[in-house]
Amino acid sequence: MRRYVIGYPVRDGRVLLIYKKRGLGRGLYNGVGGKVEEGETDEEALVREALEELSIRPTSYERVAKLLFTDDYGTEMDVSVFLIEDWEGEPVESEEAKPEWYDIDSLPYDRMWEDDRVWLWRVLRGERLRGHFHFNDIWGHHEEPRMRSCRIEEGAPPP
Ligand code: 8OG
Repeated sequence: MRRYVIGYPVRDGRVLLIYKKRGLGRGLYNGVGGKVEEGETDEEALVREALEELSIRPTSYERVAKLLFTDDYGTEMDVSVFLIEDWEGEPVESEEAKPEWYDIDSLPYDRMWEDDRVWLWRVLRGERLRGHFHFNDIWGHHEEPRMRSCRIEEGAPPP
């Protein structure tokens, strides 16, 4: 199963989202992140992706959720979600990502993946959880991606 990471820099009740200019989820707001490469830990991938996408180096972060995304075409994605509490550098726009700060109470859920409105506010408020979200077609090869079912369990995510 392919491993991915997503990281949300948080400070003073706000979260830094990126407007994704390319790749999976293009045109949507998300955290920084992407695929975990061969031989890399999740934490190494998180730091690398934050540097590539926003030119910031996370120095303090915590894994807050583990999500499984599946679809009707056999896609299986194992996604570790991190809150990034501290970092070095100032966020800079890249070819892939445009950074924007949002109040955690007013996130642009209508321009985010459909599952995010189910779990993101909960982890931003300090909950820890695992989730499984099933879509029709995550990559949008045949149809627009739509969430078909979701299940959430509270508690610390497994490694
Ligand atoms: O390498 P690339 O940036 O294209 O990887 C896709 C990123 O999108 C990766 O960080 C995982 C993330 N992602 C999904 N599905 C979902 C989703 O439903 N919600 C959120 N928040 N992120 C997702 O692939």
